[in-house]
Amino acid sequence: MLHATNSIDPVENVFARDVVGGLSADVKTLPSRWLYDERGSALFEEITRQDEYYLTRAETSILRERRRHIADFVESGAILIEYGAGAGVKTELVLAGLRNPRGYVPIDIAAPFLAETSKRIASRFPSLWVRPVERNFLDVFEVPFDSCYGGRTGFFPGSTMGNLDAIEAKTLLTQMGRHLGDDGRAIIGVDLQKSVDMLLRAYDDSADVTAAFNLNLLERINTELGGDFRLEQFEHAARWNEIDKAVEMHLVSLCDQCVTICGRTFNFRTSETIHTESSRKYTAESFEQLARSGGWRVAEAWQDADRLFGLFGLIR
Ligand code: AVI
Repeated sequence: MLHATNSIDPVENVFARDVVGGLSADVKTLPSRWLYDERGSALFEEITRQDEYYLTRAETSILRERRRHIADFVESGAILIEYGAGAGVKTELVLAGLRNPRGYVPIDIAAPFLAETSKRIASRFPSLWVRPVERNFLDVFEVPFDSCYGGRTGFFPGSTMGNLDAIEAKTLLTQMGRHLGDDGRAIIGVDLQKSVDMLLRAYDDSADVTAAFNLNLLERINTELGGDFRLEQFEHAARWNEIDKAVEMHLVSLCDQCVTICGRTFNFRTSETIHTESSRKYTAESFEQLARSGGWRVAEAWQDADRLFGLFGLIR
């Protein structure tokens, strides 16, 4: 979408507001949700197919191997509520393993994904009551259950929990508790702590797909906000933050330069970075602590054979 630079008001336009605010701070940062325009989403799908990005393969293997345990945990006749449904590939695996699932409520901000996923799931599971909800799962909203009765289970796979800061994660867990009720259950996938070398390779693959994904954010600012970032003057970097136990993505300025966006000028020193994403990595203990902060307890913990990824079954 092309706009005349002057027509974009950072007060009205949320993307512009986040960009101007984030680049005006002493430590420059941009919220990771803006990585996912159409090209960003396609690049993320490509990342999940890279050899170094073990997360998707490991989580999928748990869903396959632990199919029975997951079905026992969810119980018969459940309604599955998926937070940030996306393409819903893992959902099909879970639904196929459940006993007599009654409903599916995918929640996603991306309308095209939501419509396509709902249609595909409804045609594969014709008796399922499917009600898509087009919302950012971090907003406060209600979930429809009008004509569908059954135990409710939240599903939040893919380690997206790791992209949330502590306050966002707690807010989401609390909202899930409200949606799912006192008898509700939740299945959440998170990446586990491991060698820093392996983690950094997952976020800086040899085919440079992650680099393209990160740099695409600057391209998006140029296209949508009339920015004049010169992409060749920035470089992708993945860094380990030992305090937060997180892999961080940064865009590193390769020279002293200034960039204009929405009529404002931002100065960059050589080596100064824009922090674009944190991917937090957990242990069973640190995840349990997080779950408790949002009113949940860990009842089940499943891992892949190489213990790379964790899928946790939560109860209230
Ligand atoms: C979506 N999310 C869980 C991915 C992750 O691993 O944090 C996003 C990603 N960023 C770089 N590679 C993948």
